[in-house]
Amino acid sequence: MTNEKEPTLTREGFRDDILHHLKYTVGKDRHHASVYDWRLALSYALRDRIVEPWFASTKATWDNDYKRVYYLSMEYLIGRILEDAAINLGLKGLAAAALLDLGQDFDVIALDEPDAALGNGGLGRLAACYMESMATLGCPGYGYGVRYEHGLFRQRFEMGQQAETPEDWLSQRHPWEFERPESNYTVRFKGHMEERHGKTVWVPGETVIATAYDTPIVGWEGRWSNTLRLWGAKPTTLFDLERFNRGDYAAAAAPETLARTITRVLYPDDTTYAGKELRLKQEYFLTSASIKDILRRYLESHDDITELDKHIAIQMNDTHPALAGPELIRLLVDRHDLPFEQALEISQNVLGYTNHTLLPEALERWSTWLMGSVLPRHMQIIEKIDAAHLKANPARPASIGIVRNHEVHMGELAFVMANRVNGVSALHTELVKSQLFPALDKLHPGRVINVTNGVTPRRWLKLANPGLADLVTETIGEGWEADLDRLEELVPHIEDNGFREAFMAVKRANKAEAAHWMKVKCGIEVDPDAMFDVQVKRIHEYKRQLMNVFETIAQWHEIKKNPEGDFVPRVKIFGGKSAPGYAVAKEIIHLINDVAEVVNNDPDMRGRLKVIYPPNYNVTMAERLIPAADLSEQISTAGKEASGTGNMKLSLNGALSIGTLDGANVEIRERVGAENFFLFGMTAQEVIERRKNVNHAREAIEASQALKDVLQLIAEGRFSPNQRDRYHGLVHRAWNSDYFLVTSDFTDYQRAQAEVDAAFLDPDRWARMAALNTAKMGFFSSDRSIRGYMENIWGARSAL
Ligand code: F58
Repeated sequence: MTNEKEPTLTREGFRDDILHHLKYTVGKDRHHASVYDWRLALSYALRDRIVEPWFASTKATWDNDYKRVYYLSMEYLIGRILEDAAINLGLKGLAAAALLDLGQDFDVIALDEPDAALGNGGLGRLAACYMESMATLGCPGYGYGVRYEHGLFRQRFEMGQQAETPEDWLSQRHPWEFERPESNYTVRFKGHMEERHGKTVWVPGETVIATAYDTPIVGWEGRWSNTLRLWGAKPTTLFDLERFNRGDYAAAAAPETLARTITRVLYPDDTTYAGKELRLKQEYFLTSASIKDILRRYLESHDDITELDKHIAIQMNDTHPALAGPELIRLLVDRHDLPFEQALEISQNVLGYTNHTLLPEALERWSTWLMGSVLPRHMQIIEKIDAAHLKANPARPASIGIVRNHEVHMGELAFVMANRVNGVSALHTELVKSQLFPALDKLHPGRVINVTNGVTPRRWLKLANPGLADLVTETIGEGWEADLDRLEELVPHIEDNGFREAFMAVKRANKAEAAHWMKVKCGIEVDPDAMFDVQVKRIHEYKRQLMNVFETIAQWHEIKKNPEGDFVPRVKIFGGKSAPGYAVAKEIIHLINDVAEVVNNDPDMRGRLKVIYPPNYNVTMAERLIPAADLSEQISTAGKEASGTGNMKLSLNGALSIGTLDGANVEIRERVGAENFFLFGMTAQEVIERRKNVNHAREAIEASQALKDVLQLIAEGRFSPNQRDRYHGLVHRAWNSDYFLVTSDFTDYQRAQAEVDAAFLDPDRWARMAALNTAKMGFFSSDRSIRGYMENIWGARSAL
């Protein structure tokens, strides 16, 4: 077997590559090698194959002076790398065959890899999809991030409650990265400002060295490869011997302590902005090292710093790297002697800002005191930016200043510093304009634009669902992986019985596999012919897992009241983590597990209802569950979910959605057609109206016997028999506050769920709807999103 790209690479040749690395890189004899050793050897052999396109891409960018795009993100939720790289290189088959010759199984080896979990949820996963799409499209670029020692925590359930343990992906060798100790920058914190010879000088109080670790990101068919550069931290002084000798041991170790803490752990809070000093330091650490690296690279091949904006674009993934503006100005002014106004203009020309949330509690603000003490020079610059903006826009209302009420508002800072601000779905972008930044939008019409999110079809179809990917290829031919609009060509085939049967056979096989996995993982038997009803995402009140549990309880109650009745068998599958300090979300997790315990052990259910909640949802688990889903729960309170990307992955894999008019659901529904989407609930506008009625919850509950019963059952302790008052607080809040309007949308949700049941009872209808979902998802490829960024924000061109 030969690889198309490299006719010289044979099965035997690749086998030798693996053996070579096993012996000389891993240092193991093949007869004593563990799965881990084989995985390393295989990874190095694959990595070798990325190096050629990587070098070629880098060289082409230098030679042609292509515009470079820099993506700055505090999070990259990558997942496993090995299989993805093998698929993009077109080497998966060859690798599997070579391993077979060595008595090894590719799948077993791929499964050994830990997830790279340097992100919380959607925002971090989006960054990973975008890196892959930039490489696929040949967009010359770099991702910059932080090399956290511990990624997102591991979740366990103890007596139904979430417990967190540290994640330690770097405790093993990480074969995909290249350490670059020669690429390092000193990052400063604290200290004070001095005037020296008419110049403002920042005398730092603390310093740390940022040192680069590069991971090549290879695109589809290995045609282009970019770099993901993650910064690790090292102490500036290895060891302060003088202080140590004086007996001042703590002070002697201070630089090391700072270095260790800065990249120690990913902040696991995806809900509220916490205002912690360490977080600000992490954000500046990423930003400062990246901007310095960007300028260094630019000046290696250009003399004129004022031409910077013609050659680069920098994208800020939310406000977390929003210090990029002040940092770039600082370097242009303090190091390159540009006047402030010119530095400001150049910086604005290169920066773009993506907003991912409207939730007020998630918007970053830093007290001027903290900003001034951690970054005194930046605080001065931020004030100058604010003043310059006011001067240029004298009509600007005081309410939108960057610095106000003794706080720096990072959203406003990012908006003012960017030439383009984008929302992540059509609805979200409208709300960014009308609710989040109305005054700034008025001052800068046209600055806010929309780029609807997307997902990479290589990982989320080809890798996660090989059965469906093969069926697609058999039906419409090759090439859809990098041209997802071609899925539309499936539409005429949906009329064909044979195609529908094949489509549902793939789904059935995926469900059987997932059922087996659930048995092993959770010890619970589920019927692959039941409807797999899936809600996988971070646990948050606005995402309304609570409404799903209420509906589960209502269904259980129905079956109890009518044990001989006809019910469509369902497996309710939940997955997701809560921020460790988010008590209400943790209570929801507890309730799901408590309900699961009762439902799964109730003989009256006779398999008609099961609740499964496997712990530690991550990218790898998503790859398993999404292809097995029949129903996709996208049930957030309208106006709260910026976009969602799980919704796209599930539809792409042939799940039907039950959802509100929120985020990208709106666009998914437009594409699959209203008749193929189970819509329910209030619109964003109705949500605002509804809240004006202070009795909304009480009235909604009084109007629904089913909901009243659900709350009564929970309040009685039916799901917490050994602590009957466990959920009194939860029930009380449902009756009295219910900010996210679970109760107001509940009845309509039940109505939509009944429609889901009716559709599922007609397998042929369901098959058509499911296949149509796949066929209509072309738009949601992250390739389309990245093309949008390239054309409308970055002004970048493909090098391919
Ligand atoms: C998510 N945001 C949005 N934030 O909630 C989701 O609708 C959207 O599809 C996705 O971004 C991609 O645009 C999100 O995941 C975080 O996790 C932040 C982490 C850091 C602290 C604040 C939240």
